Amino acid sequence: MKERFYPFENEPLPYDYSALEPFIDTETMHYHHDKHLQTYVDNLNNALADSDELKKMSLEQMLTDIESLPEAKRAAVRNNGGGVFNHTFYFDGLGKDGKREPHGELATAIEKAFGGFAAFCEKFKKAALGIFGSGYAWLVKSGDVLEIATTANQNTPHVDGLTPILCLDVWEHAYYLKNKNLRGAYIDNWFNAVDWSKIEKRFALSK
Ligand code: MN3
Repeated sequence: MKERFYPFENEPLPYDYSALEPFIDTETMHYHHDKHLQTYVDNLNNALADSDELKKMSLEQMLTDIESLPEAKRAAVRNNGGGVFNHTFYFDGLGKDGKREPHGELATAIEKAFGGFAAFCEKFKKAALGIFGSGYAWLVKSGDVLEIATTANQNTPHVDGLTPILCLDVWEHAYYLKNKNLRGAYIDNWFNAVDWSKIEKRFALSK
């Protein structure tokens, strides 16, 4: 993703709100993007408004070097900066007519790390179901190796030196309107909304 700096904007979705139907519903996409993400954007901008130092840092720089930031700003960056990064990364990885399986080098790396795409999906779903409360499941690169990771709340993998490749938002606001309490049903639907051509591009850029 391109580098982003203060003041942050809630950029439009890269597809229509209804594009991911029937897997992710239009109403959820409106609330998720226009209300939830907007709040993170606004709160992040408010938190950085009085800090010339942080205004010069990109979003990913702040998230990676969070322990070096002024202590009074760390929680706001972790929660709201994380909220901005995680949501845009989540939305940008989805698409209407995308590839529904990885190909090429990413497919090879997934085969090597997990024993194939089906095995990856099974492990990823298990990890996402196992998150207690709100958080994210991630496909990340650790050095040259692909791994599955999870984070709580709006934490990001950057602080652990991991490079994010794909994320799944399992906060209830991501699925409650359509799936109610059934996180597993949401995850199954979400797999049908991932655009693997976009994920392949991220993987290629991560080298
Ligand atoms: Mn969310």
